[in-house]
Amino acid sequence: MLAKLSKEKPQGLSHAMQRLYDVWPNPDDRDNEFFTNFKYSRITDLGKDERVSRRDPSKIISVEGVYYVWYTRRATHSGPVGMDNCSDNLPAVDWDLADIWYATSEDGFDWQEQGVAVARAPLGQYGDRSATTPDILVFENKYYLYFQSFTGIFSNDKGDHCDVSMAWADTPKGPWTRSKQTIVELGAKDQWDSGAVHDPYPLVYQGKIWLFYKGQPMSKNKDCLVRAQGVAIAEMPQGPYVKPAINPLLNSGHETFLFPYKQGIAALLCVDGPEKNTIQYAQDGVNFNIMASVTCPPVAGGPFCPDAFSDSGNGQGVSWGLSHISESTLNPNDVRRVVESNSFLIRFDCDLTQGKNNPYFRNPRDQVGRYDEATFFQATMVLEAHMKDKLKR
Ligand code: AAL
Repeated sequence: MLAKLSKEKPQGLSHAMQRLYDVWPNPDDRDNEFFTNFKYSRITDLGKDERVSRRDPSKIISVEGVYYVWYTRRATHSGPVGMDNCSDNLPAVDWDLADIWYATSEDGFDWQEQGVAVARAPLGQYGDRSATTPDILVFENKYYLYFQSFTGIFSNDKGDHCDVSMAWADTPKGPWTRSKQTIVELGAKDQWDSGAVHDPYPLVYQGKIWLFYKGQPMSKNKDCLVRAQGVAIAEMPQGPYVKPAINPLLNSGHETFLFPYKQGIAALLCVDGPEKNTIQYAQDGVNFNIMASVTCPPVAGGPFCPDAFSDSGNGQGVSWGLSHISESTLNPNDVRRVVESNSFLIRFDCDLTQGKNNPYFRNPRDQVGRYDEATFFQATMVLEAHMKDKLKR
């Protein structure tokens, strides 16, 4: 094999070398427009707080020079106690008994929490348990929040079941009017999204509202794909939303963030599935391919995406946003699961913008494989004493 790759794909290459021609946009991360490092900063007002959990930030929008973000906020006296032990005031999970709040900033680092945007409904009404995981759409000068609406106490039978709801307002400060019913229906019994429609994420694309979401089958249906992302498309913010037959569009990811890029849509996948920690691109918004593999991507990222709703046909990309850190411990009753106990928001910076190719975010060696002590010994990565005993000879 020659030291330098020829422009034309030679014959007789191994599978790995063929992939450099067939799969990856550029063999060198530094010259791959989809590759980026992520750099993180702590932010004011929305950061680590033992009494308050904040998670799942929306995309960020700028209105008259002010940035706005919406997020799930829980301020209960106790932390999550699990689905068996929860009550009217004891949360089952980190996002239980939560409301949607919002914050503003002039510079994206210094944030001021402003107060509640959409509160969970009064006890006994639709959406009385929790209002979570919001995302924003600006459409014809009105503001629309899509979010998860939970009715009634959590239980193991119901699991993480909720509706996708919507609220609308004339200004980003509200007041918000809530819809009284679900906006995107669960899939039929045998469908990939029969058990959950989570993480609603609207973009305007090809003249319509594309509401991306994470679906999962009913938990008893073990044969199905575990978690995937699809889209539901509508002409108007309130729907009706139609799910294209080609769904799901992504086979991995959790709280995936997406953005218009060139004529297509790009997505950052994290946490779940074989294609986690990748950046993918679909020139037609539907058929995604892996473009880059990344390290330590933002979890539940909400990017500042100035052209999320402009449908320009030439998306410019994103360079910063907010994401969350969920403090997690292993679930003692189920080794495959973690318990998220409290979360907080941080800022990420990156270079996923067209044409910039900022070398500060492009050196793969400053992150890949260079984890520090705190990372290796974080709560869910330490070998626990009972396992150590089992493994000792
Ligand atoms: C998050 C999201 C959804 C889930 C829960 C709150 O990771 O995927 O919002 O329901 O956790």
